[in-house]
Amino acid sequence: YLSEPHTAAIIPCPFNGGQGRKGVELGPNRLIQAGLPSQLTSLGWSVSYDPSEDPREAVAPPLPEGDAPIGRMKNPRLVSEVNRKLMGRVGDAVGKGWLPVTLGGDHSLGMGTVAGTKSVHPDAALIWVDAHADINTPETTPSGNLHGLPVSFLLGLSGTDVAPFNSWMKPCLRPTDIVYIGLRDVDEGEKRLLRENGIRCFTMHEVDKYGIGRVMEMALDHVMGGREMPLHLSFDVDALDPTVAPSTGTPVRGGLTFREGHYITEAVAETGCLVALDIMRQEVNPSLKDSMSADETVAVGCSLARAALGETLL
Ligand code: Z70
Ligand code: MN
Ligand code: MN
Ligand code: MN
Repeated sequence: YLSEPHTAAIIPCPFNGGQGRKGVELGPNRLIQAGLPSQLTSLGWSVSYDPSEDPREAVAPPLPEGDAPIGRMKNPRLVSEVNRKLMGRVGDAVGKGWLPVTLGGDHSLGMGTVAGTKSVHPDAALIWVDAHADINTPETTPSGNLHGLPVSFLLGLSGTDVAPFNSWMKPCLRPTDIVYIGLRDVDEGEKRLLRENGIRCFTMHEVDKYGIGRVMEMALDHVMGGREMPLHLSFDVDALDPTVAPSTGTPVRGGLTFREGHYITEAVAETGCLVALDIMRQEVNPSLKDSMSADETVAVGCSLARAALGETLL
């Protein structure tokens, strides 16, 4: 699916409008400062990244009206507009045979990235690595934070056909296209939606039970059936244990180890089918006290991206 020479298009998305905490918008720039573009070049990729472009423009579109909540949804117009643009950017890159590497930012951005991939590859499979299911609907969301909703919009679940999203966002994901890995903090409403839609989930319980090797085998079998099929990996860094990625906002204990996280990205690279990658929500608290945590988390984000793009241990 990728054109020769293989080109990775880095899309920094310093966005925090899908949730209430500040800091998550600082992640992308930190990954770039840490040298991600040149690291990917060293792996043999041709890298498309324009350092002179200000990524903040893409995530702060002018909004004609204010951005009052719609129902429970907070910042709906902002989140919608940013994702509409991101869908275009990701779709353009995938359409050229490039591999978009979207650096978040909060995970509401998954709406735009997956919709972009699906606009080119309607049959694409999706692996969503996360402590959370991000499948609340506008009706079930306990918080109104749109980073908890992207999957329900992609699936077109009941309640998601709402303005301003329905002007551009069409359901593009079938329940059999997606598999989750790493879940451990799922709301009651989300558990019902996962059950009703028959969505395959490998929670931390299954990671413990089968080991990450078996889990990846089963996950890939489920969404790709062993066949050649375009694959989108959306990796929320909070899937990792807080001891590994301490800087991700609200830490949820009992997550993936460093190796389990990297095994996922390595196994994805081995399929040769990856067409789009998201590395989301490393949160950077600018205070000096937390700078070590932020550095560690950013380094893990970089090494996950490298592993997904084919870095091997030997
Ligand atoms: C909760 C909600 C959430 C983080 C996603 C939490 C969502 N399910 N939290 N990512 N860190 O508000 O929808
Ligand atoms: Mn090739
Ligand atoms: Mn998430
Ligand atoms: Mn999460």
